[in-house]
Amino acid sequence: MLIKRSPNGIELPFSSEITPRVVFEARRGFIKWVAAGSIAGGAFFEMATREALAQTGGLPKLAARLNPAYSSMDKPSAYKDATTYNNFYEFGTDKADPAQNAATLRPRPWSVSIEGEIKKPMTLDLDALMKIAPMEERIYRMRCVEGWSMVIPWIGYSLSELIKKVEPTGDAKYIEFVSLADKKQMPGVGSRVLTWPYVEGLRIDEANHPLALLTFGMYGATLPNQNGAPVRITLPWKYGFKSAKSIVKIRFVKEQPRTAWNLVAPAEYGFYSNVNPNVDHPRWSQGSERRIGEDGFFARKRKTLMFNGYNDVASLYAGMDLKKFF
Ligand SMILES: Nc1nc2c(c(=O)[nH]1)N[C@H]1C(S)=C(S)[C@@H](COP(=O)(O)O)O[C@H]1N2
Ligand SMILES: [Mo]
Repeated sequence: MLIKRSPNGIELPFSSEITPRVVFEARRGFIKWVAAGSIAGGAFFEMATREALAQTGGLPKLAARLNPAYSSMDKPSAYKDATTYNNFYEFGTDKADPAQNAATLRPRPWSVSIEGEIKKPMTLDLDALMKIAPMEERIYRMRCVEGWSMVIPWIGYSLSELIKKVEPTGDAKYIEFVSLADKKQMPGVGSRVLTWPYVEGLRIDEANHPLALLTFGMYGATLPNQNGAPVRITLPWKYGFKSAKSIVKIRFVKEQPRTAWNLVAPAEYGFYSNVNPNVDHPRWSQGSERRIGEDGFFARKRKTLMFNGYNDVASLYAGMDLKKFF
């Protein structure tokens, strides 16, 4: 078999030698391998994403080692879908708006201010922020509160690495993510759909869960503007709106923050917003979802899983009534 090096250094077979059937069989076989922690599992995941890798165009490549333990076996969404069907209200409310309007965002130079209840407040420029921990690739299922889902190979490192570095005080109970709100770069800022800046938040133990990924890239390259360049958070067990894009500030706070969607419709968007098929949105069911890319006439809906299938996080909510704390 011909072997070629992938952008992140994992050896790959050429795609011309992989028939869909082989890929399918390999996928089933690999579940065992990955469960056993085999690094070969990484090569397989790479196989599944390399077609998309070829499409990232002009964006700089971003090297990362795949973390199979935190990667979904589902087929990654097409790069085209992940970059043209977006929610990023700073660039408009239509799914096609961010791809069309986000070219005005300047993701460099960029810096992130880290402040609040920490012993070491700091402002880090993007390069310094990117060096805090080794980059990992993780294939996460993402579930939007609106009822659709995608599977995206993200690149970043666990937010816990940054949290460790700034040394939270005992008063740091919550963490707040603040997105850029610059009218000059973002035509949607000023519209009355949301209050600006877009703010999201987590309880500190949720923020420290290794699945919470401080994200700088996807599909082997840096983030496209419409996906939240140059840095966003990715929280695969929560509805998509919790994953704030284009972050400029991370604040450690004592009280539970008021977040963007919770402010406009508190009865519909709770602070926790864990993916939960047993708690419907007041206006629609959350029991199933449409996987983008599978939307043909005969495509069946998929069942939505508790915590979007990331049961690892369940212990964070032990003893909590998740209907009350939705
Ligand atoms: N700043 C900001 N972050 C945001 C949003 C937004 O409008 N503004 N939309 C959220 C929603 S509703 C979703 S589903 C995801 C979409 O991320 P993606 O476009 O990378 O798939 O981003 C989230 N992060
Ligand atoms: Mo969403």
